[in-house]
Amino acid sequence: MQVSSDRLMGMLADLGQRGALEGGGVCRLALSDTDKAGRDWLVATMRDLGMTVSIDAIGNIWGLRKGRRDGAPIMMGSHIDTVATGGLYDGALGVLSGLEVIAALNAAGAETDLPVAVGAFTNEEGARFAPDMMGSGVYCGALDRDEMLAVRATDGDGVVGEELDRIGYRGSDAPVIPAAYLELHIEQGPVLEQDGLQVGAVTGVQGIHWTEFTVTGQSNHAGTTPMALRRDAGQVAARIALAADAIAADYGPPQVATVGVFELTPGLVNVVPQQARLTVDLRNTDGEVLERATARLIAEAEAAAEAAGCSLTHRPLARFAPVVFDDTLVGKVEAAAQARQLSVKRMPSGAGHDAQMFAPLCPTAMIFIPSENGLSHNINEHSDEGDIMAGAQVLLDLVCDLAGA
Ligand code: HGY
Ligand code: MN
Ligand code: MN
Ligand code: MN
Repeated sequence: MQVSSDRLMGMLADLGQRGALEGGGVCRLALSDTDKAGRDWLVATMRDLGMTVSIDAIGNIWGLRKGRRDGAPIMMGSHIDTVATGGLYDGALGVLSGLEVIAALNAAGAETDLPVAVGAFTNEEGARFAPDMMGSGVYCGALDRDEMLAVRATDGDGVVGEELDRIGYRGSDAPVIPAAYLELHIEQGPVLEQDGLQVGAVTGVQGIHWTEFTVTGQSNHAGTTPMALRRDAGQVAARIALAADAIAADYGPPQVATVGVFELTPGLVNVVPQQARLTVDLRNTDGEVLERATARLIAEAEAAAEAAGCSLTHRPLARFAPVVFDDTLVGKVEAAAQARQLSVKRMPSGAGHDAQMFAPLCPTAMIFIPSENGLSHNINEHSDEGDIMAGAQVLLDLVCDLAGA
C-alpha cells in the first residue's frame, strides 16, 4: 500500500490556506479565528474520509476509522495550532499524514483489525496560552482540565474556556486512550540534514521548563535620575536574560536557554522602566540538571532584583520532565524505515510534542524527517516533498503492521 503525494501535499496546502501570512508562513494561534478555520476544515476532511469525529472538553479533535473489532485504536496525531511565525509543517504534518494513512487504507479497501484514529490536539504550541502540549496533556490526564480551561493568555487577551466557546469547539466526548501512539513530525533542528539522513527514530523528548518573571521598579526621568537612585526594572530583566545565557554556557549542550518574551513598561525612550515581564525557556535531556538550572536562574533573578531595589515575582508556565519512548516501538520505526531503504538514526527531540503526553500511557514513538537549514517556528520552515512522503510511507507501513491491515 502506497501513500499519495498529490493527496498529502494537497491537504498540507489546503490547511496552510487557513491562517496564511502575506509574506509566507502561517499564523494559527491556538483558539484564534484562523485556528477555528483550520479546525472546521479538518473536521470536514475527516468526515469526507468516512471517520467519526469526536471533540472533548478542551477542544481536542480526533477522527476514528472502525476496525474489524472494537477496542483501543492505533492513534496518529499532532497539532494544527502554530506559533505566530509558523510554517506549513510543524504539527500539521503529523495530523495530515494520519489522514493520508486513512485515505490510503480507504483507497485500498483495506480493513484493519484494530480501529485507527487521528488526533489534532489543542494548543500544542503554548504560544498564546501556557503551557504547551495543553490539549494532549488534558487528554492524557497529565494536566487538570478545569485548571487549563481557566488559563488566561500570556498577553492577557482571552481565557481558554471562553475562547473554546467563542469558536464553538468545547465538546464533551471522553478521550480514548490508544493501544499505541505514533507521530510524524519535522525535526525542527539541523541534525538529520547535517548527517544526510532521511528519517529520525525519536527516542524521547527533553525536559522543558518555562518561567515568567515580572520585575517592578520605579519609572523615573532618564536624564535627571542619578544611576544610584534608580530602581530600573529593565536593568534587572537584562541581568536575568544574561543569567539564562550563562547557565546554557556553564552547563554546555544539551542545555539550552531562550528569552522569548521581553516587555518593558512604559517602554519609552526617556523613562526608566517601571516594570519588565520576561519569559525564560530552559531545556535539557537530564531532568536533574534542568531542575538545578531553573533553581539557579530563580536565585540569580531574586538577587538581581534585590540589588536594584526592585520587587520580583515569578511563576512556572510549564514544567515537563524528560520523556523516553517505548524502545520496541522505536525499533519498529527504525526497521520500517530500513525496509524502505531509508537512512535512519535514533535521536532525541529538542522540541516538545504531543507524543510526550502519551508515552506514560501506551507504546509511543515519533518519526522525524529533515528540516531545511534546521529552521522551524519561522515562516521559511521547509521540508522536501520526498522526505515528507518517505515519512508518511513509514507511518502507513507501521500502522498497517500495528493495526493488522
Ligand atoms: O515548545 C515546543 O517545543 C513546542 O513546539 N510547543
Ligand atoms: Mn509541533
Ligand atoms: Mn512548534
Ligand atoms: Mn512541538
